Amino acid sequence: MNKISEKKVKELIEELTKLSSLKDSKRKISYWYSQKQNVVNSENLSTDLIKEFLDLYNSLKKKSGRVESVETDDRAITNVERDEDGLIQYYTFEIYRKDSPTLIGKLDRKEMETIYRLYTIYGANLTQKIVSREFPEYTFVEFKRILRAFNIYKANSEFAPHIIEERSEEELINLHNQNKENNVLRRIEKDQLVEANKLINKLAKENLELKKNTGDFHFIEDVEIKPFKIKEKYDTHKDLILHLSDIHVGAKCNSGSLYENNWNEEELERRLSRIVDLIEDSFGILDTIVINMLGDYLDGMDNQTARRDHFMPQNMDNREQFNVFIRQMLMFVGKLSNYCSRIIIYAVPEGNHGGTADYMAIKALEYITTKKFPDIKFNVFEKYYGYYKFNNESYVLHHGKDGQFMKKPMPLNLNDSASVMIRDWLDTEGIYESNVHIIKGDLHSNNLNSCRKFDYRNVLSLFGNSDYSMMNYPTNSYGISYDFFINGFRTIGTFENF
Ligand SMILES: [Mn+2]
Repeated sequence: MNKISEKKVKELIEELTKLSSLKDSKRKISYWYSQKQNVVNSENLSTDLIKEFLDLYNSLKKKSGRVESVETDDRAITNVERDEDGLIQYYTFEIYRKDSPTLIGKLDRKEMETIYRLYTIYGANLTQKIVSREFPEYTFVEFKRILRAFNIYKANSEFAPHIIEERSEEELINLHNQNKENNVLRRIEKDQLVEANKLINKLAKENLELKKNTGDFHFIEDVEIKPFKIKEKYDTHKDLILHLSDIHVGAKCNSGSLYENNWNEEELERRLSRIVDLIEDSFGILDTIVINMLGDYLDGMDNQTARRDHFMPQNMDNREQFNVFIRQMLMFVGKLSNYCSRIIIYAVPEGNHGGTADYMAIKALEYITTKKFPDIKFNVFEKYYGYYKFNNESYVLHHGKDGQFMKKPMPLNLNDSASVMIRDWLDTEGIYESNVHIIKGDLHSNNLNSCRKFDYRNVLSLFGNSDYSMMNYPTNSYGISYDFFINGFRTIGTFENF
């Protein structure tokens, strides 16, 4: 334990008070510095007494050293400690910092020489950062403050103050020439460091770019898929069109609903896998599988439909809906690929629930699927209706209600206004053939109306009943509707309750 008697401190205070009216000699400050350490470290003194001593000490110090004002809030006191012959031994500093303890320390002659020799233009002209590596006991920020406290700038001469004090002009010139060789070596070292840093930065950037491309989609790699056989031609003369509609990822039926429907990722995976099994059992190996994606892929952002005019129960947040949809669709497509020679996907841009989120999810799925399986043809329609031909039949896909403008959904049974709307569009597009199949989702129901020009089919929802559909429309089970072709002849059906 450090002890300095109260009496001794009072004597010191008296002496300091006298000194403050005199011009202090620089030699004495080191004595006062060690006394100050004793006072501050002693554990038996009153705080008032310590404070009185410190105030006097600091005012003495200001006189003997110099107080420098810098651009920041920091204040610093620097001083030199001399030996009996008056030669500088140490450079001491106290740097007051706003939010951290005072930085106190000293540099010996060698250290100060190093700083001047390496940092200044006339010296090696290295950066503060590189010079600071010679002083590992200080952080870079601390080192910068020390330079500032001693007013050491690039434009200073390369010699520390004690060298200038102690050497003649001629000696200094000789010294300068000797230093030069060393400086050249330092500079080479520095250039190597800069090159290494450049390389590190370049590699780090590349690393980041690569991570960006894989990071969020790492689960794609997790999807186990047998080698895609799409190049093989089975030639079975059998094709299948699946109408995959209203998946509503994230939808939840309230407890106490009319019919129970527990909808989550596990159940989605189970149903999609069962569809693959049923296809194998029913049709075996196929030439082509077409998947019509009919909208409401996601249940909707922020517990709302696309029009955002009412809330509904959900069990997944926005990101979860997206991730589950992508993950499960990749799994589904991967499994199907084992039972056919060719896969073509047609997708409407959105449903009235998913809205723009549907669009983004299906575009993401298109991008990832075609990256992973370059042989799959994936077409996302940009407009409400999408049209294509397959096996001499014409298909028109739409969800049944858009995300923004339609006041009422397209009906369950074809009425005059829906018929006019469809005929107008077919005429405008120049689709004059008969055998046009208008396929829609939205109502989670399976039914078929026909007229001479086209038939109008509502297809099942994979999700099945929502609270809304079970209370407003004839109740159908969850499932998937399909068109099956054998030797080009078409028959239609559904898989339900699997
Ligand atoms: Mn819908």
